[in-house]
Amino acid sequence: MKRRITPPVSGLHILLLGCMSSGKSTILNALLGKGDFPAGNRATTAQIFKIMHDPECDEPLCRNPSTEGDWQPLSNERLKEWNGTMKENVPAEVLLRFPHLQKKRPVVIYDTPGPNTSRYAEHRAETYYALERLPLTHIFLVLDMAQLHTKDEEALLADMGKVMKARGGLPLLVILNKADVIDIEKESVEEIIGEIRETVSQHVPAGTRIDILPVMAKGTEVWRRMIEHDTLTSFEIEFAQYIDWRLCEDIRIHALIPEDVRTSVSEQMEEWRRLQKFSQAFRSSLEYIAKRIHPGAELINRSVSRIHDYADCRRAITGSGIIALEEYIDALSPDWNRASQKAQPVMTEAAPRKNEEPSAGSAGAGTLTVPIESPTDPSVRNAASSDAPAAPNRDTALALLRKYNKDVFHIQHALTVEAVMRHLARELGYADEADFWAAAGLLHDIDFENWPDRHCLKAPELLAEIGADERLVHAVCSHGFGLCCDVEPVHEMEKVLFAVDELTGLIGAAALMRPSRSTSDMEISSLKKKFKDKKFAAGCSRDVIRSGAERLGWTLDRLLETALGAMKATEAGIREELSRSDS
Ligand SMILES: Nc1nc2c(ncn2[C@@H]2O[C@H](COP(=O)(O)OP(=O)(O)OP(=O)(O)O)[C@@H](O)[C@H]2O)c(=O)[nH]1
Ligand SMILES: [Mg+2]
Repeated sequence: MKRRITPPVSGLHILLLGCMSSGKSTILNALLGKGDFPAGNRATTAQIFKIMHDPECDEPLCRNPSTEGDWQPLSNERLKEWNGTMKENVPAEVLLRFPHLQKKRPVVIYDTPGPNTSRYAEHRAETYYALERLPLTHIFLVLDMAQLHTKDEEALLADMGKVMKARGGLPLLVILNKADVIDIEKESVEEIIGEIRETVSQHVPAGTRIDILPVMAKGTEVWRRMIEHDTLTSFEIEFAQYIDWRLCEDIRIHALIPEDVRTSVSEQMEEWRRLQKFSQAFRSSLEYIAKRIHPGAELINRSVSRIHDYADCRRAITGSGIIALEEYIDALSPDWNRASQKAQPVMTEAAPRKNEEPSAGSAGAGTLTVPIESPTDPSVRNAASSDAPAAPNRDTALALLRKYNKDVFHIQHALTVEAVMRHLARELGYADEADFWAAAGLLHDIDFENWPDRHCLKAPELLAEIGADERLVHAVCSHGFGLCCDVEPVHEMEKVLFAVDELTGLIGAAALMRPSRSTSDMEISSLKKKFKDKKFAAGCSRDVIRSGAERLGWTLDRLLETALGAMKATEAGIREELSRSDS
């Protein structure tokens, strides 16, 4: 299936973190109402899965970038087949719509392997990569109610706490999964939540908001599939038979969740309880009538039974904590400020890679690096201006450009945008960042020649080859905002890049029409005429150029003059470099 698909980039980025078999993948199945994500009672998820919720998505798809695969229909078999075969730190991608999330915005959830099994050191490395490197707005820590306070859980909490500190804090939701194992005649939900809160707060940075929500993920998955008449195994049918309504009450009352979520869940519980009671009473009367008076009542009775079963499932789903989880996600706001703060290296040992053994009893440690910055973080500008971002060595950057670009036109365009960006950095008061601005210009189209359908989406992977600073990655991606990705230009450099990319093409084309084949004698009036002439260089979008000027808060005239000036000033240097590389 070949088609242009732009997965969501901004919005919430949630990491599902938890020990092996705590139920991370089952939670996704519960949210989806289908069993598409491989789950099982042993180390199951073996790689990072990036699940992109797109409210507009009407056909669930999946893709394995490690094999350059196209998008394919989502299925449990396909994910099982890919699980563990992907390249290190290259997640398989799933694009879908979680049908019960109400808010119309993208949400990315990363499913990770349980990092605590000594048999699979690579699982741990994947999870630690996700924890330390991915752009996250929230962590959802999944704990297994059937196995609380284990050594593995303790080690994972300690490492998670270190990373949270290094990232400057991240909001945390603790999901207590498998709540169905609680025997409320012997245990108190309130006490369990209190203990967990105390344990977790010992590890996370002071002041971290800790929400705690018990859920029954497996039950919800099965009840939702029952409603859809999906085929269930005998185990699943049996599993879904029993639910303790008092437990559901206790979960709702004692969960540490926002009050409006609790109120909404209470109202829904009450509605389903009423329908359940009503249908039960109605069914009993019909049974009586059918037996004593009119056998035809049997038929109506069957329909009423269906309503009763439906109400039963819906009440159970609501009581299971998953509705609260969905409303909780809907109520979250991306907190990029915190998510994007620079991490400090706190874990000195390198994360063990494939075939390496982790040390016993520890969830392991990874090399902590700076997390990728947010698409919408307003602090980017401050961060960039107070602390000049690292530009890659130019030879290295050029070698990367040439590795993936053979077309002379593409090389020339890259060199032009590079030179213009360097020139404008100085002109606009960012002289200390000139190399960084230039690198963004040089590498902005790195993926276009080979992956035109994945322009700006493939780029982060290619830039990772030279260890590009995450701000560079963000800048490169943001130049395709609204065209091929939704990383928004926020820093002034990114807005300049967005504006001049298309415009340098137009100016270059106009220069070629001149006897001198140069910008050196081009008047601004001539450029304005070319800009207005829609037939001239029709491939250069005037709308994009106009929107670039708007983003910068410049008039169109100012943008045209600035870009033309920059091209005049840099043209000779670019010619010289091109002739050097030709010879
Ligand atoms: N009793 C009970 N079992 C559950 C629940 N949720 C999940 N399970 C079971 O727990 C086991 C592990 O579930 P997974 O979803 O594979 O767990 P995971 O955290 O993704 O595990 P890894 O991928 O190996 O890290 C499966 O057998 C599930 O059926 C629940 O709410 N209650
Ligand atoms: Mg899993």
